Amino acid sequence: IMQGDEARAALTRSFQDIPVPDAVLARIHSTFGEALTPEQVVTRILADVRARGDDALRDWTERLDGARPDALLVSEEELASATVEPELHAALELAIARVRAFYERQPAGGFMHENEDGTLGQLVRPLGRVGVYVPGGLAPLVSTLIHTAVPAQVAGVRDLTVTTPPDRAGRIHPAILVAARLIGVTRVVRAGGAQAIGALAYGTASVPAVDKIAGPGNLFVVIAKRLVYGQVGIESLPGPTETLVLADDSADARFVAADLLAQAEHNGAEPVLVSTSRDLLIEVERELHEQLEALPEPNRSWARDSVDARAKIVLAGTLEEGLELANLYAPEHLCLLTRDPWALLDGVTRAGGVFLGESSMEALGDYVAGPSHVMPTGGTARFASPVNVRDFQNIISVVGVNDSALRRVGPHAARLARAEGLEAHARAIETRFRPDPAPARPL
Ligand code: HSO
Ligand code: ZN
Repeated sequence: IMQGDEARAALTRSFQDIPVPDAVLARIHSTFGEALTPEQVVTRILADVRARGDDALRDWTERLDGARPDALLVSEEELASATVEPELHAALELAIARVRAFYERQPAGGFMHENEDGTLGQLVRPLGRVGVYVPGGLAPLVSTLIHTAVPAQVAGVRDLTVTTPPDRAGRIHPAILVAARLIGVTRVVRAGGAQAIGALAYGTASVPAVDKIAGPGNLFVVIAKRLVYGQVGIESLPGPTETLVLADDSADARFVAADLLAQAEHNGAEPVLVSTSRDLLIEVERELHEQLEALPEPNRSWARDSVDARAKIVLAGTLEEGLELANLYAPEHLCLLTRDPWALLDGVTRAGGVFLGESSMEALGDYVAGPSHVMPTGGTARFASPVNVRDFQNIISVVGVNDSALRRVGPHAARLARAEGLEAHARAIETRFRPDPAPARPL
């Protein structure tokens, strides 16, 4: 149990210093026969996909995911014929509808300001082509497809490419195909990892280059997104998940433990508990281990790994101090399990999402609450936001100044231009308000 300065230090993060798990380094070594850094691996993969397109995409998928899909794109028939059991189908539909309804409420229009000076404004346009990365690996995250593609669609994007790693037989999970069909996704690519990001960024014969890539991924995906930024837009860099539960003595230890475990079962997750009650901390620790033992495999091993390697438990003097620590940590998820969670909301300044009270558990937000579960991780909530409609639009500034406004503000602009030593700028402005030149002599 940490407190005060020790807790402050433990909750201060640097995105650059996220440790690379030994297992990842070992896998790199066995795959490449040398000790490369993840950056070196990703740089190689991206360069190869850029140079060799589909062939490289197939080769890397075979080498890293153990499948060699002949058809990189899921065919129309495969997409049309995918099925899941009726209850799951209904749940997918409900999730899609609730996420859509939430984003339809997001104010996302432009504005035009007209006055005696003319018109100034912002046009808002949907992006042309968007790529959505859906993680596979331990679990096929169909909800992530919904929570990324639906806001893009609400923004008006028509061309959506989904990339997701296939299983060893080269198949994509049917729930992902059904969700893609229900949403109206145009293309599903059987590829994951850095190679998928490369394909989206540079384009291949099968995969058209996109304008922006969204969606969370593992370490390699996050590094790849950083490296291709500029070639394409990147919505943000969501990586391994984390949850900070802030609880007082009114919280139910069973719920606190359950929420921490729910996040812990994600690969690389960091569960953090901050409480003003030492009794609660002790009780949660007991509950956590009890509930952990009751989990089936492989979930128990996944969750235990996160708890053992990264869980943090902090005793705060007051809820204010707890909130200060939470803002410092800038968690992806901030869960408030206190007597009056709404009273704390004003003090929340850095988080991906805030979840208030016992009925608003983060796991509900992962699926059907409404806001996208793709939220800034790794402390990037200091400057980044959850996936939202704005991520899929660009803004075009509109300048329509009239003559009388030009006469008033133009001289100031010319003065600024000369202060910058830019004479041609000043003249471009001033030629417009010199007295009219003598009328041309008639022929
Ligand atoms: N909690 C994860 C998202 C997720 N959970 C998808 C279940 N499926 C990161 O926010
Ligand atoms: Zn989750």
